Amino acid sequence: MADFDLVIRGGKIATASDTFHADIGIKDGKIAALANNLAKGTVELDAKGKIVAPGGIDAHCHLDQPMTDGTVMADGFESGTKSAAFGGTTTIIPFACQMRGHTLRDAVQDYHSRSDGEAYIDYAFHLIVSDISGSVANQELPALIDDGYTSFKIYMTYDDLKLDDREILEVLTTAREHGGMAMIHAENADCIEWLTEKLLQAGKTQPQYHWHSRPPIVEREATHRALSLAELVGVPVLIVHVSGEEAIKQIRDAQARGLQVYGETCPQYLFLTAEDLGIDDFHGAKCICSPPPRDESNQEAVWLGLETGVFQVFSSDHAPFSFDDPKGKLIRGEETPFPYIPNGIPGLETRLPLLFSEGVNKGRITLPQFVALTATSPAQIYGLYPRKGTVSIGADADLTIWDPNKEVTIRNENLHHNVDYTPYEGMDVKGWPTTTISRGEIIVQDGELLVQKGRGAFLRCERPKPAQPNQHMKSFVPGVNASSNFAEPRY
Ligand code: DUC
Ligand code: ZN
Ligand code: ZN
Repeated sequence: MADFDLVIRGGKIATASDTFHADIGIKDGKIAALANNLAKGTVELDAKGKIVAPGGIDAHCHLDQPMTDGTVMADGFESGTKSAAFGGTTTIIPFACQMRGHTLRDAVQDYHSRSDGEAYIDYAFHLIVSDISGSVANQELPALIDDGYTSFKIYMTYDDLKLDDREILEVLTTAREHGGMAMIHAENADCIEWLTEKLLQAGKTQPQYHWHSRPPIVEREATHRALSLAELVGVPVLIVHVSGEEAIKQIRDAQARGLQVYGETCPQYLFLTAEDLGIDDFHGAKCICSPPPRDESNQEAVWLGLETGVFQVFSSDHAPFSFDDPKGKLIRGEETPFPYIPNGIPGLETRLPLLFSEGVNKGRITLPQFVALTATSPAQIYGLYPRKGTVSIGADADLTIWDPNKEVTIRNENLHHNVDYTPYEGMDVKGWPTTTISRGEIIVQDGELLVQKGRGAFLRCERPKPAQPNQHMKSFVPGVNASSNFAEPRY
């Protein structure tokens, strides 16, 4: 009998700290050995000339999320996780979104019923907290953190989701007291609403005016405010989908003062600009997301943030609305005014290849930085580490084998999501995942899907270690113990 179920031989293994050549022996879905000349496996994969990295963790994506405006997401868990797997991702964390007037438990139950039996890869849930009436902040949320739903998104904009500052303070206090990780969508709702009214009054309804309704100041102000609220409470927070220099400066400043502030960015802020919102007729709608893509100098600022450690997480923010679809970008027909065009672009499958090609292969970031941003740090920040996000003995054997020289022209017809476009159509990239392995099972190989839906498992998250405040994080909230958690190590 073979010693291992699967042996991956001769690849260059990449972790968040090292690269080295070794074989990987896998048994019962876990990494069981890392050494040269390992004994035989029942199945053998030759990875000479290839890179073996932890499977990607896409810690921010939206699948089958119920919407209040009549739009419908094109991807559920079946097509979304398939697409992710083809792009080298082995874990996703989408959002169980609380609808106003409902409990968080309702959202979690509903989301389980949407995902059960559908997924090809493993998944956890973030919560979206949109209504803190009743016992949501002081009873439901703590109980859900205990149950493995340890991270939650707070919106500062969108009428049906946003919390005001006072409500945000309540939720952040719960995060501090119960060890949850708060993620904040930082844009100033009143500024957006006011600018939108002015634009519509002036007849400026086309997709490109989406950018004008949300200029960088709107994001900068909200980022500053979110960080101030977190500082007041004394709690770590993560600012999601940061689009450029202005918000980056706020995050960098808070980090430099010793605050536990984390940052996430996404491919759209590296590879798209505001000009893409203005392309031929209505096609700019394909690139509408919030915050919007900026300009080339902001793209450079985002690259610098990735290189210098301002950002810990690189996610897709996959929000799948088809273009030629009355339940998607054309919800009000061919001339849908920009405020009604659903926000979001697809990106589960292209996230890793884009960053690998333009980041690693072009020498902007190292391979360990790539691994940290796309797998290890998200696993740490959201309480999945070390089960997920690294190559170490005892970890789940979630691995992606990369051909670093494979050249691909991105074409939507070759992707596996259900969206009818990709904003990266025609882009040439170098480096592509050729094999994706989830818990020791080869799920995608050379463009073939080898497994059935439903094998993906729900993951309960631990309390994230970074959610323990460090010694710089005092709380100004009366009654909140300012020193109880200070002994915990920082990442
Ligand atoms: N912005 C969000 O906040 N969520 C989904 C997509 C988007 O563009
Ligand atoms: Zn958001
Ligand atoms: Zn999002």
